[in-house]
Amino acid sequence: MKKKGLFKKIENSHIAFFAIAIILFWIKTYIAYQMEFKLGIDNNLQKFLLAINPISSALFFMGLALLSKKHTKKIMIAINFIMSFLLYANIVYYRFFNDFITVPVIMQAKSNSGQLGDSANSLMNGLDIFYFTDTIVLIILAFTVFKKAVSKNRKTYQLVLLFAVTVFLFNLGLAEKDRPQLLSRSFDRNYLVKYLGAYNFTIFDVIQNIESSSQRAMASSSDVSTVQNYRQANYTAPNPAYFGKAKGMNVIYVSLESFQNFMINYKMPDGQEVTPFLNSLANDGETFYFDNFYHQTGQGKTSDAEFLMENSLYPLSQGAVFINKDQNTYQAAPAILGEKGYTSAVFHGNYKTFWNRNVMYRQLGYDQFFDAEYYDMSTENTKNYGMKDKPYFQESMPMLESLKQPFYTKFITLSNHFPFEMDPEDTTFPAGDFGDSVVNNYFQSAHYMDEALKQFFDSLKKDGLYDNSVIILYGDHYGLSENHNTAMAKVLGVPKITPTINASLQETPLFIHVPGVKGGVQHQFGGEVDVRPTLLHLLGIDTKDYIEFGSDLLSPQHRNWALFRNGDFVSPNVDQISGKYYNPTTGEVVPETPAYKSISDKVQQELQMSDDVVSKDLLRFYTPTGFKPIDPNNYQYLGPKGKSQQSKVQTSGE
Ligand code: GP9
Ligand code: MN
Repeated sequence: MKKKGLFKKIENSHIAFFAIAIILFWIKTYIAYQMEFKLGIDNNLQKFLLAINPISSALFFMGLALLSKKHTKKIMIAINFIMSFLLYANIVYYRFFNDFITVPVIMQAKSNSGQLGDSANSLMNGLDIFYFTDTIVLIILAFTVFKKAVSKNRKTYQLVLLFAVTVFLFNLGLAEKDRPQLLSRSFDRNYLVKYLGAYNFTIFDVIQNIESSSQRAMASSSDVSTVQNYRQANYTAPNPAYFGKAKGMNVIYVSLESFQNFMINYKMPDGQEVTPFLNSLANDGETFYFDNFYHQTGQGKTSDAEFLMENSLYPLSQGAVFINKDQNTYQAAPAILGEKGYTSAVFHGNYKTFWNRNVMYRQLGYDQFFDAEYYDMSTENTKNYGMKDKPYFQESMPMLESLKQPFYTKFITLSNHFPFEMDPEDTTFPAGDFGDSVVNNYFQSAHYMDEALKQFFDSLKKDGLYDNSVIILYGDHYGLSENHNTAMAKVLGVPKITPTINASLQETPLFIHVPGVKGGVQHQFGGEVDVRPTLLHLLGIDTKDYIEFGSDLLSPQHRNWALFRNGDFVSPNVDQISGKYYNPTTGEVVPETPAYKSISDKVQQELQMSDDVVSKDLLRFYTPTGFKPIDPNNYQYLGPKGKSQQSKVQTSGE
């Protein structure tokens, strides 16, 4: 009789149901943190925070169901499902990007839809159902044990809310103690998740995004003068030995997909070089090869690299500029050179909507965009996101040759993209043997890309374009994320990947070939932001009046460091990683010196300035001397079957 009474009590207790929901969800989230994310937990307080951080949001959101008297369990299960789905989406996203989903990423998902499918599938597996087990258990319990449980009065929610807020404030207080200014200096999403949890991070992100759209509205023309002053003070004057040495020449950029610098001169165990062609450029003494050059991209990956190279501004700390700031005013390289009589074009074997390129290129002033529609996208020719590099370069040649000279062009390769799998007929090169299929594949796809590049250079030599074109090749961003560090330690022959080795893995090679100019290996430190002033100075265009943050790599005044989008930096004598200084040679933590602090401050200041320019759309208030603002409406990309392929087509105002 007594037993029956207890059962009856439980059966009616919505609070017991709620408590089970919270506990299961909490445990699941904690397991996900441990299994899926590498959050760099390095003390007991952080361990504790990681354990408690899911509680406040679980209480707050699932508790909402207590407001409904009739549908308490249904609503609680629905909220549990939505939160589980958010967690799982973050897990899949993290497996690929080593990062968390943000509002702008969700916006991007819309424009990239259907094309991320391939990669997403390879990142999910059957066992992932685990991340929904609590939802399933709750459904079963709701129909059995808790059949009759309903919320009786709304007071319960007030108590739960009070509890949630208390837990959150306690959590935040401890987090701020360990990491001061956590919320105000949120360069790194990993930190926010580590301290506040994946769900609170999403709430923070939503608030931040609302804030960011209001930033543009609030900005005024006076905001640009602070940036102008900073820029004037940090301008790097050109080197007279190189200034104008490429005047009037064509420009050919090649974005080397996911290509990291450790591959240059790398030999397989049998002695074979992975990238013999690129190695020949690195060693020929004719091409400038920068071996301390770093990518500075954020979540916008390839598109962030493009943005850096053409605007000499930093990408955003979250989301892609190409997506989120596609209506801004820019003074990009194609527009600057357009004024000087250059024709500009992009060649890319993927569809024009990917990364919102068809919108953003108009803003940058690109005359033409040869996208997938111009290529034979047959099954043999394509893999993953689009054209394989060999047919891509081959089919691009007649289009390139048809351009009016001088031209400014960009080729975006694709074959060396995650998960780096090749069709068997495309390679005879041995895969690596490092116990990680992604890393192993990387050697084959990089080798294939290298062969494609040789083929491209041979074609350029054959048609004579090689002799009057500056050719710039750059790795756009890393290809092998920290998730592959165990195998990477084997690749590099080191016991483990330390923070400084990890920083050096962010090196991407940069090559600049200028006909008639002697090159050679260059050891100065720099990043993607530095390429535009370097190129414009070679072309004889002084960048003094432009608002940009790069520093000419060939100038004797070149500053010798490169920052990362997360606020870290690298330089010959010191690296700053997650707030600590390291000796890059020994990998040891070193104390702060005034010199280190001064670079660190500059890094923060520069990212802040660049973020102001981009988020507040400040270039709309400033026109450099001699620059004629472009009208994006004068550019459109109608495809080979489109009405017109002339550049600068008037849109007749529809
Ligand atoms: C897609 C290509 C690859 O068009 O640029 O993009 P990524 O995933 O490297 O940013
Ligand atoms: Mn890329």
